[in-house]
Amino acid sequence: MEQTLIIVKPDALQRNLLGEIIHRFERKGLRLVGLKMARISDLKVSEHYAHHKDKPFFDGLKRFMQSAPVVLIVLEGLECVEAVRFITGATKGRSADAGTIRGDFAMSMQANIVHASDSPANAQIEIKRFFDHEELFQYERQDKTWVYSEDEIA
Ligand code: 3AN
Repeated sequence: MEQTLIIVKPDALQRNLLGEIIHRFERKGLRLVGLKMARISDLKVSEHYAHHKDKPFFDGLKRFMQSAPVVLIVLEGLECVEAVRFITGATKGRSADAGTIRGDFAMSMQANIVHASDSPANAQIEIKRFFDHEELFQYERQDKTWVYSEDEIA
């Protein structure tokens, strides 16, 4: 099944929102397959935000992402990249839809609580960037047949 990478950003940890964020993903029916706390290295944060390297906010964004530890999460589920982006909400917190993580907890463009992969291809690249193979766990979930229909998980 499809996987996606979440980074719970320094502002979320400072604001004690980690449990709330994980709770939302768990309740949706997504499977946690990887979870760890880390300080992101300069190299990895530069790679991760390479698409913004020429933007005026790039250095500030890097400093922000390295200002405290982050929590890295890999989630799995049917079309989970899109499902998670719906839960995460728009980049700019103050105009993200109410009910989304950013809509409920963020006012900022930069301090917007979570990162979520934006496509299945990028998710694979990002997961490999932050997780070793043995840090990802495959296991049966008892609730699978209640979260999906038979044909969806065939
Ligand atoms: P998303 O995280 O919603 O996929 P991207 O990829 O455009 O959005 O931006 C990546 C991250 O860069 C954002 N989560 C945010 O922290 C930061 N960012 C994007 N645009 C700005 C901006 N104009 N000013 C400051 N930070 C920004």
